[in-house]
Amino acid sequence: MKREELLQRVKEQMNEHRFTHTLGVASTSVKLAKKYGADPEQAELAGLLHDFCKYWDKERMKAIIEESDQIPSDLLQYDKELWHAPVGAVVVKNEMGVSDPLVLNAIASHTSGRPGMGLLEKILWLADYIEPGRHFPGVDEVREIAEKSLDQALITAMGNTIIFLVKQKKQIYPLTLETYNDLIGSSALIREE
Ligand code: DGI
Ligand code: FE
Ligand code: FE
Repeated sequence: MKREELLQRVKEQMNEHRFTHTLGVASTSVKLAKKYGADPEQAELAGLLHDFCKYWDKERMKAIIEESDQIPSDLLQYDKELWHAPVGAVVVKNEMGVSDPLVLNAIASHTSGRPGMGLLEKILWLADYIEPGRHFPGVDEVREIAEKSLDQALITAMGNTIIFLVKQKKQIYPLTLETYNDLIGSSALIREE
């Protein structure tokens, strides 16, 4: 698919604000990829497609989760905000012809994360949090940390997200917590070396 057609398809799925966010995530992913040694093209593609299903109807997403053997069905018991990430990976594979597993994994885990995230997954997760259109308490601190350490920036950003959810008395998806624990664990090991 040509770049122009891809952008058009993405744009059709969302409002102007979300499309601007999407472009911000793509360019931030490219920057982080260059800095931390990932493939900028994969990073851009993941950024452009990560929120493809963000505004899809709940029932449409539910049907895809129920059909898929890739998506854990426990997701249906948690906030529907979490659904668009793994659903998006299935949809861009089937409808946009994306076959690169690294790109698909990054899209699938861009909301909850997952333990053992690879470089591209970490880059997309962080780019989604720090792209220039994001304005919330703590984001500038994470932008600064991201200049020095991808893992430390992720730990701070995920910690902020968990605190934000707790303050709102929202349920926390176990995978979100497992991801946070995994990052803390692996960075503690690095510190002790
Ligand atoms: O799609 P975006 O708004 O760009 O960002 P996102 O995909 O990272 O997050 C979408 C929403 O999901 C955001 O409001 C935070 C929320 N979220 C992330 N992890 C969890 C969660 N919501 C619940 N209830 N539980 C989680 O573990
Ligand atoms: Fe998202
Ligand atoms: Fe996003």
